[in-house]
Amino acid sequence: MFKLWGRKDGSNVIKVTWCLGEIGVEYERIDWGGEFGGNDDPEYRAKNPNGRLPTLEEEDGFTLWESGAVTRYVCAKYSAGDLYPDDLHARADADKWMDWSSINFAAFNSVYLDQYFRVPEAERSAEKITAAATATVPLVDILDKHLADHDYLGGSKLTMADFAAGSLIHRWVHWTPNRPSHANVEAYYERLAGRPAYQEHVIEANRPRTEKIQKELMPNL
Ligand SMILES: N[C@@H](CCC(=O)N[C@@H](CS)C(=O)NCC(=O)O)C(=O)O
Repeated sequence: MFKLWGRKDGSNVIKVTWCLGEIGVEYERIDWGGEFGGNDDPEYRAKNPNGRLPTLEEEDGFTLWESGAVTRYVCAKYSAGDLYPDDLHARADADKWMDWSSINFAAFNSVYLDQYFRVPEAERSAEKITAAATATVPLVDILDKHLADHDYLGGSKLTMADFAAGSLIHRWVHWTPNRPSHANVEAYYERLAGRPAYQEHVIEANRPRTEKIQKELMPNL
């Protein structure tokens, strides 16, 4: 059985755990990083020199870091022709959404994490949160336009294309104060929220932070 190193509430870990949950493969997840620590452990650094999460470790000693690479690898290994499209155009399209999500769309998540959970309370800035949200709206517009005539980012069914953006949509929907409405993105989120693997690995894994933001932090911004 392979191992996945990483606490279950890290956004880059969630991308992979949701994907593995959809695949239904058995593996061992090791709580690591964040409050569990361990990132500077030399044995861990030998697996992942960045000291970040997640890291995949297979029984033959193969290790892989970078959540996008891990997602592509497990989709290709366990779900070729399904989550990992055979058709080159469809696969390139899925790669496009994964890269765009990690490089562009994910920026709001870093600001929200800093502002809601890392800076001292006295330094929490509603302006910084609003600025990050405002900068993200044109990207959500792109998703919304695409989702007007596609149920999922890769077309009519869930594919690798969805794991990066889809896992972050939960935070966009629930962590953004005064969020503008995007009907097609909201319908996409509801579609994802109907999937058991998404409920477990995205919604439940985020629940403590989402509840803290909605009950304690957002009302005081
Ligand atoms: N580009 C990397 C980013 C990895 C990353 O920064 N992961 C975060 C968690 S989502 C991390 O390791 N943070 C330190 C920690 O949680 O201890 C990837 O996608 O795997």
